[in-house]
This record gives sequence, structure tokens and C-alpha cells, in this order.
Amino acid sequence: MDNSKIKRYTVTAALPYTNGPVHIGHLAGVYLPADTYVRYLRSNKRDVRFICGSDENGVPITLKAKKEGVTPQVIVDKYHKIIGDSFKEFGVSFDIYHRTSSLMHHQTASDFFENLYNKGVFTEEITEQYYDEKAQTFLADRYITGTCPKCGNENAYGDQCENCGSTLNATDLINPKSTLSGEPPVRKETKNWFLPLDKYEEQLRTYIEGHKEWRPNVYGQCQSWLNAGLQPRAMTRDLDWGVKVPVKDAEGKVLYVWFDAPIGYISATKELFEYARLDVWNPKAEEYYINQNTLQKGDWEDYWKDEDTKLVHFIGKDNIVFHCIIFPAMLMAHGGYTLADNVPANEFLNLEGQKISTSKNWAVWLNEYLEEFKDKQDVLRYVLTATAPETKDNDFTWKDFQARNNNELVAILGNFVNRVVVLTHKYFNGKVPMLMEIKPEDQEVIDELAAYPAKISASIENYRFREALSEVMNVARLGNKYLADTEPWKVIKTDEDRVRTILNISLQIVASIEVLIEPFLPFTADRLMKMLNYGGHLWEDAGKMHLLHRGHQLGEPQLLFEKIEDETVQAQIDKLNRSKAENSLANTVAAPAKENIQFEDFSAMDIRVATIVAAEKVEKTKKLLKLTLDTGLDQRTVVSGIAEYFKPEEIIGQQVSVLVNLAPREIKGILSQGMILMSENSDGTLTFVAPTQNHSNGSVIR
Ligand code: B3M
Ligand code: ZN
Repeated sequence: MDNSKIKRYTVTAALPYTNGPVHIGHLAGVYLPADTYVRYLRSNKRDVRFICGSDENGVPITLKAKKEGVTPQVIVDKYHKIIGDSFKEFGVSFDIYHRTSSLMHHQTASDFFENLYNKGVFTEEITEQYYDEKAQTFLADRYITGTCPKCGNENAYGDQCENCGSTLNATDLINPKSTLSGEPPVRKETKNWFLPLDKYEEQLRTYIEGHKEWRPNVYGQCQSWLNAGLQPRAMTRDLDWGVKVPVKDAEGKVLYVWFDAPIGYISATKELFEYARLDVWNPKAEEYYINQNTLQKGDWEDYWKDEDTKLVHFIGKDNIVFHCIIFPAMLMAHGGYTLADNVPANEFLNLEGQKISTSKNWAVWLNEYLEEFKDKQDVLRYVLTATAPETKDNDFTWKDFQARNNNELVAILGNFVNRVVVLTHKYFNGKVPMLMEIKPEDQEVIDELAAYPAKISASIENYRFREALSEVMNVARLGNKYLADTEPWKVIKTDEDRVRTILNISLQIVASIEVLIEPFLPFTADRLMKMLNYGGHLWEDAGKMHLLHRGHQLGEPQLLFEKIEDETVQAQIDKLNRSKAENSLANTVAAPAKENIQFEDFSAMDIRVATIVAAEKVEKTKKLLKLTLDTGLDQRTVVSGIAEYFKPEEIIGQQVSVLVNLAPREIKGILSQGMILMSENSDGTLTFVAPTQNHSNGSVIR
């Protein structure tokens, strides 16, 4: 979108499911980049609304309630508060953090559905859906798991496979199982309303192809969706929790959560302006975390229906199809709405080399971090932005957290600011000294400083937050280098005027840092403001030399960051390891024994020691390796499903046990002659079964 045309911004951050607290993966993927972007826009005096809220409908909520033996309402009340409080304390500056259980949302979503219904957009279809006879209920989305038809993941959900990211229909799953009873479900007829996505395919293609500037991961996913051909998708569910379907003959049915949730952005915006309009305090202010500092009157429609509004959705990569295909199709079907100008979706953040998992408690929870690291919001904000998974999955480790704090925040930023403020107090009673003669080496620094704001702006406006933050740190590096080159602590003995100039310039750099760092580290910016006794936060001032005037009295110096000790991070690593141990203990239910067999059945199996002599990945598969084995009898090929656990080059020379008289079988066009024995640990990891000492190939295992 042409920048000069933009009148206002609507920035949304994905509505978190209210079935647990938020963790660092959510922060790095969605909420920090969104908050940084919005703070930057505000400091540029742009008109922006920052919208979020709790996603309180859908199966993730009802499942959690079932598990805990309470009503869904209890779950959403509990987590709405935990999530809302921790966002606030972490400095995520939403204008509103709304709820999809609110009346405003139910009405807005219901009206939206009715509008489409009255236009005849939906097709009404009676289809067979899965039904759990024991629990006497239809099974939608996450109530059902099974094997993904696309990638073979055995724990795919009825709506989505988290392994390959495919969006699924429950009936696509192989070996479906009810998550309520564990039983295979039966099929039963039911009526639902479908959005014919196929009819919007051309319009969607035009929309998406008009946005080649989107991140390659987002653009690419959209393209592959469109190329695969869109199918009608049910927008209603047989469920008793959510927004009731507002038409006749729809008892016991609610809107599909991915129909109502994005409308949640719209209802939150309406609620915000409704609150602003009334101009009197009411309890909604607290329940919806309405930001009193940014509150302004206005018309919600301007933020959703005007072409000059730039709409940006911040989401994680598993939400791309819903924001780039389904929601735009809904908006097209409705008419009158503007579509997103960008959808900067991030990849995933891993933790200590493993996928973050709520159910396995492999996560760093924001609410716990805030309790354990008081006043250290910005350390986490810094680390998560500096390692943000913008173009590929990335890893968070506690060691890296410590190193970045100690070597970057303390040693570069904190150190520079501290030296400048302390020296000014020492030599000039904390009053900004006058700029005297400017030497060429000073001018160089002044010019370099002046170039930074535009560079950082360009990175932020192109959603490259990592790069932007590292440029802000370069400003502090510039300051450190300037001090090291000019050595005011030495020069003071001979030339006080020279020190006046050096410290004046250094203080202007500190003031610029205050402005430039605010979108990323707002708590640090506030501390800097106090230390400099400076009003700050306007982007247009950054990089200039007049931010602090001669004679201006600074506040007291204080340390911006403190060193983080080994014990502190070790305690966090121990905590993770404990939760891993507890989790694997909880999961160590050995599989039940199989039925007895006869000795003859066993001795019919010819199992031999063999050595892997060659290994390569089978093309176009994720799981398969093609192995060449020396069995002592011959050299043969075995195809084995272990590619996710072992790299081909690592297993060459490994001894294994192989069933050599298994009838040969063709797998992906390769003749596999035998099967390698593996031991599968309770956590799903695999290891080879082999003699504990090297035996010659062909040795018999019995
Ligand atoms: N609650 C999914 C998620 O947390 C979902 C986002 C809704 S955004 C409209 O992954
Ligand atoms: Zn899959």
C-alpha cells in the first residue's frame, strides 16, 4: 500500500485460545512483533488501533474443561485473566484485549453469519459426520484425532495436522479416534452450512497475487492452497459451546470457531469505540483491558471499511490459511470490508532444541517468567526479538538468554548509557554541557547517528524486527566506540572544553537510543527517560543533535541491566528437565502385552547382525531412509522409517539387528528386503537394537 495514502492502521494480533497461559513461542511469533510495530507507529504519530482478545469458543476450550471437570466458562474466565494480566505486565500495548464470549462478539458474529445466509452465500449440506456413541455427541475438529492423510502423522486433529500444517476435515483422517472415549467413531448424518470457498478462488487469487511483497512463507502457502483448488468448508458445528447459529433448524449448532474468531477482531474494535463513546468508567475497562493512555473517540467502521486504512494481521504460521484464504473469503462474501494489506506470519520458536509443547509442559510460560524475573520484561523482549523466527524456525535456550543479557544488554547498551550519565554527573554536576568546537571525528559520529532512524524505520515497516533491533544496538556500539576513541576520562585533565563536546554528543546519542529502542524495550525507554529527565518517544527527533539542551539537568544514574548469573539460568534449565522427567514418567505406560505365540513362530524368524554400509534419504518422503546392509549373507537394501531420528551420514558403520527372511516388499518404488529392529522409548524416540559388542555380520540373534 502506498504510504502516503495511509490514513490509519488497524493492527491485529491472533486471539490466543483461552485454554492455557501464553508462552515464549506466542510472544516471539505474534505479540512482540505486533507490539513493536504499533509502538513504532504511535511514536510516528500515526493513527493506529491495536486489537486483540481471548478466543474463547471452539473445541480447544471445551476439551480443556472436560479434562479438568469444570464448565467451559470457568476455563475461559480463569485464562482470560491470566493471559490479559501477563500481556499487560509485559508491556504489550493493546488498545483492547477483548473476549469472544462477550455479548458484543456474539451479536457481531451472529449478524455476520445472518448477512451471508440472507445473501444465499452458504450451501446447506447434509453430510455424514463423526459421532461418538458412548458420549452421544458429534465430534468436531479437535475432538477427533487420527493419521494425517498427507504426511502420516498419527496425532493429527480433525481440523488440522500440526506436523505438516495441512487443514483437514475430520473425515479425511485415517483410523479416526474420539478423544472423548478413545473409541473409533461412527458416521451419522447432520446438516451444516458450508462456505463455498471454490467460488471465491479467482477473487482470492487476484488478491493474493497483488501482494507479492508478503513474506515468502506466507505467499508460498497461499499459492499452494490456491493451486490445490479450494473446497467448500463447513462454517457450523454440532457443539453446545460457542455462538449459536442464528437461523431456523439449527438447534445444537454453533458457528465454527474459525468463522467467529477473526470476526473477533471486528467486535473488539466496535467494543473499543463504544466504550470511548460513552465517556464514563464502566467495568468493561478492566475486563477488556482498555488502554486508557491511547483511548480516543472514533468510528469503528473507519478502521475496517475505509480503503485508506492499512490492516495488518500478526499471526503464527499455523494460522496462515485462516487469515489469508478463509477470512478474506468471508469478507468478500459480506462486502464492504477492506482486506489485510499484510499478514506477517512467523515461523515457530523451539525451546532448548525441542518443539514447544503445552501438553508436555515444555515451555517457558509468560506468567511464570514475570514472577521469577521481576522487572526483567525487557530482557525477554530483547532476546525474543533478537532471535525471532522471522524466516525460519529458531531456538530459545537459557544459555543464550544469559549470554545476550550479559554480553549485549549489560556490556553494550547498559555500559554506554551508564558511562555517559555518570561522567556528566562527575564533571558537570549532571547538567548537559555545551557543544564546543566540532572536530571531523565528531562530525563523523553525528552523521552516522543521523542515518540510523531511516534505516531502522525501513526495517520495521518491512516487518524485519530482528534487523531493526540489531541496528538500534549498533547505535549503542557507535557510542561506545566514540567514547573509547576520544577518552574523555583522560582528556578531562587537560582540556575541559573538549570533554564538554564529547559528552554533549554522547548524551544526544543516549537520547536518540531512548526514542529508537522504545518500540522494542519500552521499560528501558522509560528508565532512560527518567535518567535523562527527557520527554522522549517521538521518532522524528531521533538522530538529531538538539534533543537535550545545554544546561538541562539530568536525573540520577541507574543501572539499566544487571548481569544474570549461572545459577539463575541453571535453575530454569533444571525446571525444564524436571517437567520433562515428570512428563515421561506420566507417559510410561508400557503397551499391553500381545497374545502368546509358539516357539516355532519365534524360531521361524531369521534375525541377524548386520552393518549399515550406506544410507540415503528416500526422495519426496519425510520418514524414509534407504539403507544398504552388509548382512554377512549378502549386501541388501532395506527401507526404514527412521529418517526423522537419524541423519544418513551419522549411521554409516552402525551395527543393527535385521529380520532377513521377511518377504520383500516394494516401498516407494524400492524393493526392501528385511526389517531393522528398533526400540521405541516412551517419549517416541528411537534407537537401534544391536549386540552390545561388535559381532561379525551374519551372527544369529536368538
Ligand atoms: N486461537 C489459534 C491459535 O491460537 C487461534 C487464533 C485465532 S485468530 C482469529 O493458534
Ligand atoms: Zn500432516
